Amino acid sequence: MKHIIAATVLMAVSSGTALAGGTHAGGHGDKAATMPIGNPGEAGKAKRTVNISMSEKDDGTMLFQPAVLRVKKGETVRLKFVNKGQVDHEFVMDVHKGIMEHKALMEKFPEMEHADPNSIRLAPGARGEIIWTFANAGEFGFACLIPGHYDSGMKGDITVSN
Ligand SMILES: [Cu+2]
Repeated sequence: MKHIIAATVLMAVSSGTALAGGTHAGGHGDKAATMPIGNPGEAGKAKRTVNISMSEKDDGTMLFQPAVLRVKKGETVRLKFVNKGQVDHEFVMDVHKGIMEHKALMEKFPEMEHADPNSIRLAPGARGEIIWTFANAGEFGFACLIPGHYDSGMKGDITVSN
């Protein structure tokens, strides 16, 4: 029951973000297409692969490497992830405001798991990928929103240039 409530709240937050971004295309049920950061891409259009690792250090720091991504507006990129750490990690990309709203939600509902196309969760040692088309220029962010991880350093920036 808790999961259902969390999912409903998350959908409300996400659609609110999309509306605020002014890119709502009017298509319900296709939330990804309305995100300011872009939409799932076609594998055949991905000309570039970016490898991103997730890990923890002995001092408790958690990090993404690299923590800065630079892409071009309209570019489709294959983001390949590997969790080199000892605990689960996730990657969520969005506008900064969306990340902070999502972070607060995850702190309220720590058991929440989601399968949004702009996110991926990996167990220790696991690999995965997201093929994404960055539709709009601007400053975006990514983060691991498992409670405590963002504050331990798991965040990064995505600059989409014209
Ligand atoms: Cu994490």
